Amino acid sequence: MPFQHHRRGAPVSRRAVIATISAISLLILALFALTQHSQGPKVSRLEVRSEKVPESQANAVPLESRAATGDKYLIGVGKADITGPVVEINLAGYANAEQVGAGLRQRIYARSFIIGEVGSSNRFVYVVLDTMSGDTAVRKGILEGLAALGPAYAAYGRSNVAVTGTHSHSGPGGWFNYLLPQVTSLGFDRQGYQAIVDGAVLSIKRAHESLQEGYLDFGTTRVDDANINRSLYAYLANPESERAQYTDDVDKTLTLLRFRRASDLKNVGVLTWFAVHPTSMQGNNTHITGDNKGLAAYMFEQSVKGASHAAEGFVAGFAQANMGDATPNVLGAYCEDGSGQMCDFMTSTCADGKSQSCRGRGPMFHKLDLGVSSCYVIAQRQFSGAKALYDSFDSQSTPVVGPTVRSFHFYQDMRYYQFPLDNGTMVQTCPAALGYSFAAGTSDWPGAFDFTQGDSGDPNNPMWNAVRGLLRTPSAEQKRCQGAKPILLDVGEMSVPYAWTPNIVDIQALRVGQLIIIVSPSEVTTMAGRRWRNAVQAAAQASSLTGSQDPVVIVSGPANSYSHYVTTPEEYSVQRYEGASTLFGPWQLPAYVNLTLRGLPYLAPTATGGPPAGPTPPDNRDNSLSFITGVVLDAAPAGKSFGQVTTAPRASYRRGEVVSATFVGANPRNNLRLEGTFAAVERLTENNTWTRVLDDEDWRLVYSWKRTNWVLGHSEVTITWETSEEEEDVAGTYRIRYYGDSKPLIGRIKAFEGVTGSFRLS
Ligand SMILES: *[C@@H]1O[C@H](CO)[C@@H](O)[C@H](O)[C@H]1NC(C)=O
Ligand SMILES: *[C@@H]1O[C@H](CO)[C@@H](O)[C@H](O)[C@H]1NC(C)=O
Ligand SMILES: *[C@@H]1O[C@H](CO)[C@@H](O)[C@H](O)[C@H]1NC(C)=O
Ligand SMILES: *[C@@H]1O[C@H](CO)[C@@H](O)[C@H](O)[C@H]1NC(C)=O
Ligand SMILES: CC(=O)N[C@H]1CO[C@H](CO)[C@@H](O)[C@@H]1O
Repeated sequence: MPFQHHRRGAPVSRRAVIATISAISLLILALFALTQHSQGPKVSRLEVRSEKVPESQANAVPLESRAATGDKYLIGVGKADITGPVVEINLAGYANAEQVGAGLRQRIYARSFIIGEVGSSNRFVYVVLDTMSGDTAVRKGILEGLAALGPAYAAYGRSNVAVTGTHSHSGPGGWFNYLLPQVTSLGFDRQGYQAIVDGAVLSIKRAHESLQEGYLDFGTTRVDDANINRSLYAYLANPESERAQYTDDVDKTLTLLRFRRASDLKNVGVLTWFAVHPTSMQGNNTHITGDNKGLAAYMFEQSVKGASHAAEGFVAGFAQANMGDATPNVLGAYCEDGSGQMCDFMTSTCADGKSQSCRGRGPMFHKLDLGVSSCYVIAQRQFSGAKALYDSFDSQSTPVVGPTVRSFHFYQDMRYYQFPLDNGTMVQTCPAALGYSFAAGTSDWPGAFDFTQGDSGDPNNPMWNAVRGLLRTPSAEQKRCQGAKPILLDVGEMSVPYAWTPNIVDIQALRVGQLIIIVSPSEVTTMAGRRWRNAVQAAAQASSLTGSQDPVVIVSGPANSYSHYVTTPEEYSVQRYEGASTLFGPWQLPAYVNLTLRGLPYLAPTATGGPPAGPTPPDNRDNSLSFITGVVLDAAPAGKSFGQVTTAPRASYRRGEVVSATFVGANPRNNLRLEGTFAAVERLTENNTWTRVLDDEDWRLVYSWKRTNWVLGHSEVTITWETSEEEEDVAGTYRIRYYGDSKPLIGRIKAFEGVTGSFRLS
């Protein structure tokens, strides 16, 4: 097994479960495919629609000039660091057990946006985490943290706090409430969990403390080249008449909501939605980043620093929309087997019949994940679209009008929820289950076993059969309920040693003025998102929910309780990765729509209170398994001291070169240095003092940590600075500083610093 030696013999959090431990170890080998994604279909087989039908999405906004501002709201924004352990923890997203953290490229953040009615306590909080998803444990922790802040925070609770993830695939894992996504991280990691919860609470606190009267306006733009459909074969299963209503097979629309304070009309932040998987950093990346969304947010925040239109503390949230089948690997998926062929359109396999060598290509696929990489380019494309839109707002945007701010939330048990389809036929959802194609992963990073997309249920890897034998055999009722899905993992019927995935999901929506935000627990495919938005839009219109304004509906997630995917029933019937990961059966999307509509009346101006809370989901924080060991010891090699420079930078560099320095290091898990930094670049200024110019937030400064002796506890830290030929890095004299913390075998963790000699950049 490819796991790190230092993880051996970890403390298991209480209870026997011994029998299950061996089963779980085997599953660790097997289960990965977790959050992977997609498959890039072949261009050549694309049936490109030529109709120039406008993308008649529910959120399309007329772009006529509006000089008038809308209504006044209470607005607040806040940002805080949520960077958990950057080494020795599996990264969340690809469920690739071998993808273990070895450093940090960019810190990750919680960005919170509060919108409230003036003169009432009606508010909501939209939290954007640079994480794989929202989560039941994380959300619970955040709500507890807010309650602990005292009565001033009584306005925030279960109903009006939306905890969304950008779906980044390059943050630390280990914070999930349910067993399945814990598998590759070897269980629950309290340290990383707490970093996310504390940072999220701090960001909400900062947003709350900045609450003031202001305006909201919004607009949309097309971002053409940042996403394509990775599961076009499934998309094409949707009715032709429906597809004909859209020009694209993924949503190309970026929506931007601007927050502008009334006092001086400066902007305090923006919140954007655009559908693209943050899978630009690949499944073999070992450095923490916020992937393309986190980087786009950073680019936006940097771009308005010091600008007259932007307030200090400006926060840019790049949130996620219906990206279930939207990949950033825009050049398509190719077989990296020397053939130069694209992967099979239907199954995303290559000549050997397996998915292993099928890889989606980002715009800079030929380059490693250095500074200007595929991730950088996809971030830049989102940022540029958003920035151009933002810049156009003073002459044209749509004001948010109508003073109403509302939200609703309830828990829904998806096991056999019965409801009528539009034509009156009664259908039901099912206990959670994952199909065979789940194990295949996607062309963004294939699964470890060679199941193929669209698998009929016949495994072609005997290992899976062995593993499957350890699992519960689905009940006859479950098999019937799941329809076209051949069940690989009957997770919803398994609760030993504790629940594997949610059966109880969060149903939530938020509303301000004419804007309605659906907060989905699952990753939503393109067409599923369109249907969900359209249904809510039509119902809101029919009930005059937003008065004289047309309702504008946004679908966002994955939030609150990570519940894998939701596809349309037609896409489900094809059973590619996304359909196989649609937990609750063929009718999950119509059920989500039905449940959202149930809550809709609570968004009316006259509504007080909310729907019944529903069944409480399990809280596994205290009974989760964990095989993650803590740091045992750090020591400096004989004759050396912590922070000592072992490889100094050269005396001079040209811009565009990579500066590098190595230090005697210690394990960064000793102190996460939240709101601080492990690495810094300092510049010698005119008055002969050193000023910090770059830190862990900066994309091009990279911190790497390596154990060099396990027994003696030696390690080294390398800090590299990918300098830029462009204007950003000015010529001058610089040095690199390293901040560390060491843990003796006995006694307290101690902070130390190391600094290089100076070098010239020209
Ligand atoms: C990661 O995998 C890609 C192939 O998808 C390869 O080109 C790249 O070199 C690998 N990166 C590292 C750091 O191994
Ligand atoms: C949703 O399903 C319930 C039954 O579970 C039904 O009573 C209700 O009418 C449905 N709502 C809509 C809008 O179809
Ligand atoms: C209602 O629609 C579903 C899904 O399209 C279909 O399976 C069912 O046969 C329809 N029922 C009727 C009575 O038309
Ligand atoms: C030195 O100069 C830098 C900028 O060039 C400035 O930020 C700093 O405040 C100055 N320090 C002193 C002591 O004047
Ligand atoms: C509209 C769009 O982006 N279509 C893309 C769907 O995906 C294929 C490849 O998977 C691209 O070739 C299309 O351009």
